[in-house]
Amino acid sequence: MSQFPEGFVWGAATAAYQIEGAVDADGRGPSIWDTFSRTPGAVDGGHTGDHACDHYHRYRDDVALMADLGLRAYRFSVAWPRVRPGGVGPTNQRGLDFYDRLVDELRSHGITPMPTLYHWDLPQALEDRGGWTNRATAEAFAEYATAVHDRLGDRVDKWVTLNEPWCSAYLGYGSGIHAPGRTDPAAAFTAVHHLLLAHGLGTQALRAGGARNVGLVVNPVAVRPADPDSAADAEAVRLVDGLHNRIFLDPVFGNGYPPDVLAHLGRFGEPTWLAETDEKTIAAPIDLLGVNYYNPTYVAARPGAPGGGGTYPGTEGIEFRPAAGPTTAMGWEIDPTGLGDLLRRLHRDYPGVPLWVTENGAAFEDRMVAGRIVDAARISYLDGHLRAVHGALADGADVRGYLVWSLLDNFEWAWGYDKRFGLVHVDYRTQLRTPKDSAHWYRSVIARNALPEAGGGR
Ligand code: IFM
Repeated sequence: MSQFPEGFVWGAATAAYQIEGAVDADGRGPSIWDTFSRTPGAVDGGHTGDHACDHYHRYRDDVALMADLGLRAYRFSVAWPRVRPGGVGPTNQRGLDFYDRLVDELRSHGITPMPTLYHWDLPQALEDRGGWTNRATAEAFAEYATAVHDRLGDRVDKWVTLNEPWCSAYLGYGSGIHAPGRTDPAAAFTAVHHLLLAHGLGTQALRAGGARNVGLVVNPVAVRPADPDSAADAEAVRLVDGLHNRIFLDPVFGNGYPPDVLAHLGRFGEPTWLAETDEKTIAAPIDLLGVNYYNPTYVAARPGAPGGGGTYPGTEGIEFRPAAGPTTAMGWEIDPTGLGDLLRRLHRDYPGVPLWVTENGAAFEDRMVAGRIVDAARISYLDGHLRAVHGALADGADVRGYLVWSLLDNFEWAWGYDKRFGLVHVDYRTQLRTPKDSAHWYRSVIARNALPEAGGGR
């Protein structure tokens, strides 16, 4: 039996725009995802988050589901456009009322609330002024963080500033497959910096309000060479690792931007956005680092290869290898060793800060059999990745908790509703929730604080 340490925290995660719906309720303002999802061709099936899982109105039932699973922590995100409909300016207390009620409901069931302040739903009013390419957005974020902390800080102990700034910057401003849909590499790098600055300023603001546990959630990738013996492939790994991992982690951990990465992004224009004290601000001490992991990335040096486009600006000559082994419904390769390697690497290269797996999970084409959702593939995915976490713990990585992505099937951004990551199936027509086999499996893992002997069993 793979026993987890006493006090290991089991939970699940969601994000506001993916589950809440109620986009016009109680004074919420529009976000970049409202705009983007209404742009023809931007989201599969023309889906939007307008109704999603209607969690805004059904949160009590959803918290009861969490309690039934035995979750000890729930990571959700606060929608900035509910709290500050215009991005800056007066706080909309009616928007905060919702999170107030949610936090109370969670606590009354013994579930630790773990809010993330930014999970991609930037107020449209801020995007209209340049969004993350505008330094003022980072300052506005710190003010918004203070407003949320003022209201919830007496009951919330663990805070996350941003979720996956890599996605916000590169997918939002580089490749344009996420909101706001811009395709400008220089803008992507500027966005990286202002997101990091927002994290630093937000961390300072939360601490000034008395917050004790503040962290950042990243989606580091295990970058691997197609040919482990090739020096050229090793160079490709270094560049992609720099653009994906080190560009965020080095400054957050007080090492400043890596010189090779700064030199690379200098090809897209002088980093005029880097003011003298910014790196100090970004390095505001954190108490936890959240790791979202789904799959590894394999790269090879191949003259003439197109590279990663706006997702990895300036990587022409690098081939991003398609998945070689089994994949999830997203086409993402299933390889738990990537998670174990990452946790060990983070523990080694960025020591001293507890790690949390703040997202891990998979979309599959679940089958409904006589009212039961049979999702053996998800159980096997979770089981394999938890074994990888267990292995990393045994090797000394300081991992404190594991949160499944996701509690509910939900709006999977540019892929709409057809990709289902939930432990709980959602019928979007009726809003009926049905815990999948994986939910029952997860309940028993939590109850035993251990994985079953053979793996995959219920
Ligand atoms: O659904 C997303 C989530 O919002 C952020 N991390 C990855 C998940 C799956 O794509």
